[in-house]
Amino acid sequence: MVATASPIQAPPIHQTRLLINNEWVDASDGATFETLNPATGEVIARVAHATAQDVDRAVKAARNALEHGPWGRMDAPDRGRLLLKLADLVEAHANELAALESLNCGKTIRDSRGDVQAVANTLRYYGGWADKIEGRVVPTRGSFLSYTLRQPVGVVGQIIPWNFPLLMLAWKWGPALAAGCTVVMKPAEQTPLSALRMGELAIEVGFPPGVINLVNGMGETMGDALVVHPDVDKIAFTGHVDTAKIIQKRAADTLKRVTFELGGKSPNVVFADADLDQAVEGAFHSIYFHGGQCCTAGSRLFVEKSIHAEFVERLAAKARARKLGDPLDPTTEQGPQVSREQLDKILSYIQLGQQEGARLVTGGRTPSERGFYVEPTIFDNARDDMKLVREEIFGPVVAVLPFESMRDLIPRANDTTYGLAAAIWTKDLDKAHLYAQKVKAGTVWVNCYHVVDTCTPFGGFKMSGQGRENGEEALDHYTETKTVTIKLG
Ligand code: TXE
Repeated sequence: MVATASPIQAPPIHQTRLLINNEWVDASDGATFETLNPATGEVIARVAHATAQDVDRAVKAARNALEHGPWGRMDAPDRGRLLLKLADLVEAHANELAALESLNCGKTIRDSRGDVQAVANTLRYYGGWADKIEGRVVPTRGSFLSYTLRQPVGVVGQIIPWNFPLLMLAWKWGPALAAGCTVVMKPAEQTPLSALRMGELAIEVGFPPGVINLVNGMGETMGDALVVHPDVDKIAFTGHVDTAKIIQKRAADTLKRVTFELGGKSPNVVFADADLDQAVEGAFHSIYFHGGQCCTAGSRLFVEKSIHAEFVERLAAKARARKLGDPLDPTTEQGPQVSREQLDKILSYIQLGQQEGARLVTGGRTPSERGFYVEPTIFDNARDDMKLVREEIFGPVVAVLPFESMRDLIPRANDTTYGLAAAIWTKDLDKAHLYAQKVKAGTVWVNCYHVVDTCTPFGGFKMSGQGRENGEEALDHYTETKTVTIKLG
């Protein structure tokens, strides 16, 4: 059922232009595009669509800030202070930012509030790192003193998706700015509004001109202009695997550094010895959090045969009771999918799952003509070779796969081109440790799910990515190591 009450006011839209050199400007050709409210399909605002010329201006501003502006000369603790101040300002504007996020990307207001807090935590964490990015003194042969410096990689192009618009911005700004880089960011075309508001807050706390630039627009045109730009040193991208392949090829001519955070088809494994109340709750959360629009979604649910039937029934009962509705209504449990395109993609996978012979236990429909909603959906008796099980759906659709033992489970869990996350529910330490060691994934959860902290590295094995975000590891991707050797005596 789609609720219509909306007790939280939609926030005012402050900004719809491009941020270049701390100035808000229209696109050079005046072009704009629509950004929608996924709960209604209605237009919220028209946003400036950057041209390749605008991207070039943004890159020049970023280069100038790095080489000639106050940013390049700023002491590291002062860089850190700006990030800390921005974290404080984000908290001061938490309600407004959360409402804006829910309005534009459809996540429930409760989830958006969680994201805003995670944004502040991330900025604060990297603010603390700014003056702790240290080199080493290296004991070399001969009469030399050798030491390393870690210097900013340079001008960074950052391309982010629509599922966590604010949080992905923070994951990318935090380490880049702590390391002393300058940034040209392209928010997703579906969800530019919260990033633009963050641009205003960044100016307010005193980031100098050119350090943070925001260019909106479509990926294939202006995103590509950023990727091929000869004066961009690195691209950090979160999005689809196929887009990453294009970016890797397009970045090859300039041999840019690239880091990728991509999709997943994460195995979530429940053993019969688990605390079943917790495991049902966890499996539910793993797939339906943010309507399944989460790269770590537990979309392949392996359940030990002896508890399989009962487990599916309990999960289905919860799914049937889930309250879909307006994301700005605090009682809503699941908002709309982000766009018509995503809705259609999910519905086509639901149709495919039935054609492939999996059993549709519950869900599968879109409950409202208005907005981009999909019911929480469960397929049982899926097989490892079905497309339903192999391809990322990025919606509230889980495939349940019964298993017999750890021996048959591990190769099946790893039978995927992805490797972002994995989880296991058990009280048996042996099973938990064995699985954690054998499963090919960048993050493994034991008796929990979606626990992501800014302090711990995050990223994918195999086709789920390259490099790591968060933690100290992210800083490696925003610095170049320089060796200095001095002849002594
Ligand atoms: O992704 P894209 P889309 C997956 C998920 C989803 C699917 C499609 O399966 O259903 O991707 O989503 C920019 N050069 N994920 O189409 O296209 C684009 O403008 C440069 C998983 O939105 O990869 C946007 O800013 N940039 C993922 C960003 O890339 C380009 C989160 C992501 O868009 C470009 C989102 C190009 N040629 C989707 N083409 C995750 N890992 O969480 C597009 N872009």
